[in-house]
Amino acid sequence: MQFVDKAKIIVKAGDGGDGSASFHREKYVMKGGPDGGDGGRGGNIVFAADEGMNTLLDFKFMRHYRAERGENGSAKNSSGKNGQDLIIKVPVGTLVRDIETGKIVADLNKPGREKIVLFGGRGGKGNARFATPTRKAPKFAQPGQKVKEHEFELELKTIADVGLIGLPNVGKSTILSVLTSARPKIANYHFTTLTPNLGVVKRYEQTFVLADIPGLIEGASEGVGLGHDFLRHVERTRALIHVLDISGCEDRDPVEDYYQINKELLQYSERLADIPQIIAANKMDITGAQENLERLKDALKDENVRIFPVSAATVSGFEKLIDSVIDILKELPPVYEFEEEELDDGPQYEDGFEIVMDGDVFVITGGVAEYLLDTTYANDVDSMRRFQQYLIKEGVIEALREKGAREGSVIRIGEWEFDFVD
Ligand SMILES: Nc1nc2c(ncn2[C@@H]2O[C@H](COP(=O)(O)OP(=O)(O)OP(=O)(O)O)[C@@H](O)[C@H]2O)c(=O)[nH]1
Ligand SMILES: [Mg+2]
Repeated sequence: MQFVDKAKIIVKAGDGGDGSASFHREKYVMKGGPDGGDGGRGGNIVFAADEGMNTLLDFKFMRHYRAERGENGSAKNSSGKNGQDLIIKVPVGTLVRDIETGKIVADLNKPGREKIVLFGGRGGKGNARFATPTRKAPKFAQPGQKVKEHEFELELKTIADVGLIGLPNVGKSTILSVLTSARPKIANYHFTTLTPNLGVVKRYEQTFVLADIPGLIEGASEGVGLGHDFLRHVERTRALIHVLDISGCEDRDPVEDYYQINKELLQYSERLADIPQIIAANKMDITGAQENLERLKDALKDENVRIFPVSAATVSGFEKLIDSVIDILKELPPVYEFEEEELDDGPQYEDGFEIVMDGDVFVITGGVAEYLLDTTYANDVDSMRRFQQYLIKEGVIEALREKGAREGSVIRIGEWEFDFVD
């Protein structure tokens, strides 16, 4: 199956249902009172972490997600049904980012975790609610709240305690296969591993999750090779096992390799560079390894990093390495969680308005205009009266006059046009 760890989708919660403007009708009752019910609330958008998924591939094919709209209210004071929530299942470890604001709105970091990310619009009130002693028969009802569409970026960042990092072909996947029941592909060429592999390491009562990612090369943090794309899968880890080919069998110098990889980590992010490391000096079974090991120890003697000589081929040296990892994990905070922020698209409208000219037409924009568009019924007299009063109260009429609007000038709000009456 194809592995996809990034996707963009378009998402919208349900709009609220409209309130109803209805009047009670019954035989022999001359004039019934208002009995229009409220509209239902729109459905929410919910993200859920699903253990059964491990790729965002589905989101490449289906990009649009909409929750159900609230039902309109109707006569006899009956309220419309609320829209159903839409639950979007994603692999555990998926981060949801709102593209417009850059906010991380959800980190689905635990199996079964659910998070409401977008709330459905509120339902409009029916005309029964607008009845007052002086206004016994309101003919208007409130429209449901319209909610905004969002573009989200989904990014899968694997959940693991420890990551294996290093150049291609140094033996990362072999080490994973030796320490866990995972069976990753192993071969003597670069970039054998193309997607992250996970395994669980068990030692006595302790366990931790180990991740193997594709090899990093010089320039990985700038997108060279495969490395950069996969560094996100070790971003959450609590510790890194830095694997070196200590035999230098590919005509490389393990000391240089060590610094090279750390440079790539730092260029990717400071946090990644700050994750505690342990060195697995692998391929100790090959001649020349011992000599290089001494050189490495000497070169790194002032650095606070422990070096464990191992051989994945002969499966030796790993007990000490694992014990050390477990010791380190005890001291460390749990797997990194990203901080979530709320999106506030609520029913608020910004204050103020603006008048711009489109030829001879006076166009009103801004929060005042948006509020009116959402809450006015053009074919209802009472609603239109409120609309006019609101324009006066907010100073829109005055501002139009100052801008030069005269009797008969054309005014536009959204898609409506009407004549200015002075
Ligand atoms: N002699 C010897 N060979 C090893 C050892 N560990 C791994 N190898 C060999 O090194 C080659 C690469 O091993 P992999 O585990 O695929 O290396 P990798 O780091 O995962 O490589 P990429 O996925 O390409 O980044 C394979 O041929 C392994 O059999 C070891 O300890 N000694
Ligand atoms: Mg590999």
